[in-house]
Amino acid sequence: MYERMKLIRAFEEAVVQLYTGGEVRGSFHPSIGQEATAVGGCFALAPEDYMTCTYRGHNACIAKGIDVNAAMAEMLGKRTGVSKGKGGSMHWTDPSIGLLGENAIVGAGVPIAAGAALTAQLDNSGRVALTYFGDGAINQGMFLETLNIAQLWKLPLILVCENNLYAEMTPLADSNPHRSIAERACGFAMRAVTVDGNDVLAMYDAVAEARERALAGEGPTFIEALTYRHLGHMIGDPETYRTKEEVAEWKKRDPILRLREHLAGQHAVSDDEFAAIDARVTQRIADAVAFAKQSPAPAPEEVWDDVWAQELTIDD
Ligand SMILES: Cc1ncc(C[n+]2csc(CCOP(=O)(O)OP(=O)(O)O)c2C)c(N)n1
Ligand SMILES: [Mg+2]
Repeated sequence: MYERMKLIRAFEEAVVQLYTGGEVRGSFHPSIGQEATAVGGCFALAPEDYMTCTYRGHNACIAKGIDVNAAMAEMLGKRTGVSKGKGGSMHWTDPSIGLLGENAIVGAGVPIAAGAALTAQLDNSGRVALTYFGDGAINQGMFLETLNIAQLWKLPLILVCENNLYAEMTPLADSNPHRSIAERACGFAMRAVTVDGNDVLAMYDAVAEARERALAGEGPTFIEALTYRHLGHMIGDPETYRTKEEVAEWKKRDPILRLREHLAGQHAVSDDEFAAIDARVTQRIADAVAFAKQSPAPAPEEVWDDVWAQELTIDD
């Protein structure tokens, strides 16, 4: 878990540099600070379980086991990328690890995951679906409709809200009349829990329990995971909506440092062992960047490949 969280952090730190150097085009929404929600959650899933996540879902995709070479190549728009270099940061997809896609449309991954959960239920396949979404998704109509039908049909669905207190520049308190987000799920008679999302072990336990319930036919679980993004909404965000003190306060609760302290204290992991992990991660990311840079761009004629479109002809 520690190594995977470090891998996510190092991946995104490398992308920040590439982005600043003009090598990554389009949008990039870093998840730095939110590594525990992803790793705790995904480590409690089976490899074949389905997952959806948001445009900030690099944390979840790497936690679920995406190939970091192909992920880095996608960031640079290369043909070897997870979406053949045509999706970029917000559209990583890899069915081989159960990843049905990041999604740039707020809340849109939630009904897709419910559909996957329905498939699992009808096929009796022993799989579950987990969806990550932000606090900004909770007022979307399709989100609320999905909560209703998922509970009604007892779908094997795990809903994880990464509550990082802001939707772009809007504080949660300006959009949510409830005391917590979990409370809203209770309105659909759904089991709901609030978890410290910066505690990777608490996240693991919450998702493991939700998965057991789902497989036992007890239906969906809603997990509100309290966390925080260390960087702005996107690169270049002036961050006028929050104070430096608030950011500094949350950085003290950095999920990676917390796990490191736990491992050093409870399991006597030595500085040398941490250094060896860090060195492996640094090398892994250097290899991924080299792979991505050396990869070819997609050929212009490939632009229409993998695009679903119906040609309409109007005769009369
Ligand atoms: C349906 C829709 N409405 C608006 C947007 C513009 N938008 C992009 S990100 C975002 C904020 C989402 O915040 P949250 O769900 O809390 O996720 P976070 O960025 O904090 O991870 C908004 C409103 C969008 N992408 N999709
Ligand atoms: Mg948010």
